[in-house]
Amino acid sequence: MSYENSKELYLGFDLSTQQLKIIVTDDNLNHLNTYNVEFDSEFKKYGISKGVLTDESTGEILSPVNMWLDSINYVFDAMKKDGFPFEKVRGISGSAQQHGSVFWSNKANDLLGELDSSKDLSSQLDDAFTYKMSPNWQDHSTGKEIKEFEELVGGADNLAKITGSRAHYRFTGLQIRKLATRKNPKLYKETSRISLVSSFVASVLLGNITNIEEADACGMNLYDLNTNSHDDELLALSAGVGKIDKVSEDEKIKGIEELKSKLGDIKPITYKSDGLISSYFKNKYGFKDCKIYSFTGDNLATIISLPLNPNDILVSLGTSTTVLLITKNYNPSSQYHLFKHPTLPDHYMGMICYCNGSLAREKIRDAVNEKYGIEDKSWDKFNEILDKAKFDKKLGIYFPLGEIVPNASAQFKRSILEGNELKDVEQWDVENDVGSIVESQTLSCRLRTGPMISGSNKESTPTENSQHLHQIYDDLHEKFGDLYTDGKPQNFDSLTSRPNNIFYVGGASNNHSIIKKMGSILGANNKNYKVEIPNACALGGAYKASWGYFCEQKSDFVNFNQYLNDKFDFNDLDHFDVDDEWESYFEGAGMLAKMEQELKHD
Ligand code: ADP
Ligand code: XUL
Repeated sequence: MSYENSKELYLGFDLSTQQLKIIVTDDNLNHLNTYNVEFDSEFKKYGISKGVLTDESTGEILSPVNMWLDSINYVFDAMKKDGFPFEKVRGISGSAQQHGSVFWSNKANDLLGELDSSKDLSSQLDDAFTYKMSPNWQDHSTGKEIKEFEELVGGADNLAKITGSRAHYRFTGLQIRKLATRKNPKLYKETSRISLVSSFVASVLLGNITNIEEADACGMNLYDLNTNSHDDELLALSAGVGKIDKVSEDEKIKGIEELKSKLGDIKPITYKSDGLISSYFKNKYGFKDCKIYSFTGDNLATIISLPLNPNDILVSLGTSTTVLLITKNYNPSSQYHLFKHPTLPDHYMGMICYCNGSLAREKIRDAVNEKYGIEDKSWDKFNEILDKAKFDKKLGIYFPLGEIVPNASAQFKRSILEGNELKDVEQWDVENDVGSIVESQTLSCRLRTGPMISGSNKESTPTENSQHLHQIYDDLHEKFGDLYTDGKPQNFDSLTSRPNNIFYVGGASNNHSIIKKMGSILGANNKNYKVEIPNACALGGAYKASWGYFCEQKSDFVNFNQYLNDKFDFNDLDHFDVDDEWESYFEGAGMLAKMEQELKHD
């Protein structure tokens, strides 16, 4: 790879569970190169498997912090060997797995500032951490803390109202409480600063501990998205000085202040850099005046790899299904997550995670292939049936695994709508399952994205259509009564708001029959795109760095999407046409809402 023609370069990091990837872009957002290291193949000495250390008996899952330091040296060393022109790099940003935390000692800042460029990072930073491990997002050891956090505020929905999410094992506030109260209170006391993985990487590059970035801070169950500050009662609980800890008022106040100082201020969404790369990296690799822009979480960085606008949705059809969307509405629910958007002030990113995605569809495909004597794993028959499927008042729910949203145990449920009555069906021809699984998975997404995009969608819902929609809504109400999703009432706006653009990514987005059906049900007002962005979160990071640098040169805030659009031709993306069946699936949405209420729980 030759970088001769590029004057300015940007780096985008992606520190994920199993690898560190660094991609290189130029000032026109062209992706020039990718470097990476896989932890399992290079860092066996840490005893990891799939990047982590797992204790099945406690549900604890940890990542070694020194391994991450080694990975930074490893990838930069490989780039140096490759003749990479570090001096051309103007800015670095990136992403990291969300929720993980790094515990710094009081020696950390001195050690970070005095690094000797003839040595590697981990051997010099050993005393910089009070804890050599970082709780990983897959950790399941904080069941006790989940209850405590939700009870403090009167339930999961109330916690979501404050912090954008209900309590989850992996969220940082719970992990801190576990450490401070039952795992190692002494270690917690001795900790001088706590970073998220994203701010940890930025800190290492800067040579001093930098603040946590606001969008990623929303993954801690500590930050109040309404007031843009930490919630004192949640901080107290996290620090082990909450009501249930039965401490004096003085101890509580002291404990809150202590944790506030460990976390540092939260850095609001900005284009401004945190400073220049440290002399360690200048001397060792040849960086010059390279600016470090705040890092963010990997899902947050993914949405900025495309110029997504409010009401645009990104549907990731991997092993599981993840739906990311941009909204100006703060309409929290215990069943999904809301984070601040990392580059668009006053916008949010919504995130819905489903467990049953591709694997559930594969089960139906296999049953179809078995019936037709097809021996391979071909999707052809499945697709042929799906292409003909229309809504016919039959719907199934297919959860071979317990589901996150709706929260339900593993089960299958098939129903038929006869008149106004829903009737359960034990079994039907497997052909019915084909349309039905794609329909119900998509309708679940439609029911849950609706409240997030409602209201802000007014401009795009044609007014002449509104009477007609009111009629449909009234008919639906007559048939099913009040509809609830995850305990919250649906209303006219939430049921009739359409997304603007939809972007499909991930393995199953290669199946045109599936995404065409999904598109026809979700009913985008504008376009449906199929995109390949294998390095999405690293790319998002590199774009964030080049946008930050551009704004700093102009000393002005340039809208992030405007910046991307100026450089990036949207028409280059593959879009596809769909039959608009949005209206004919109102009844299906009603059916699914009712069926979900009857699902079994553990
Ligand atoms: P991961 O989430 O592990 O990164 P991918 O994004 O690669 O995974 O998606 C893998 C899933 O994509 C598989 O479970 C598979 O069922 C599904 N998939 C891949 N190609 C197709 C296809 N042509 N039709 C339907 N599903 C597909
Ligand atoms: C999001 C989450 C995961 C990690 C993966 O809440 O926990 O997506 O960010 O790296």
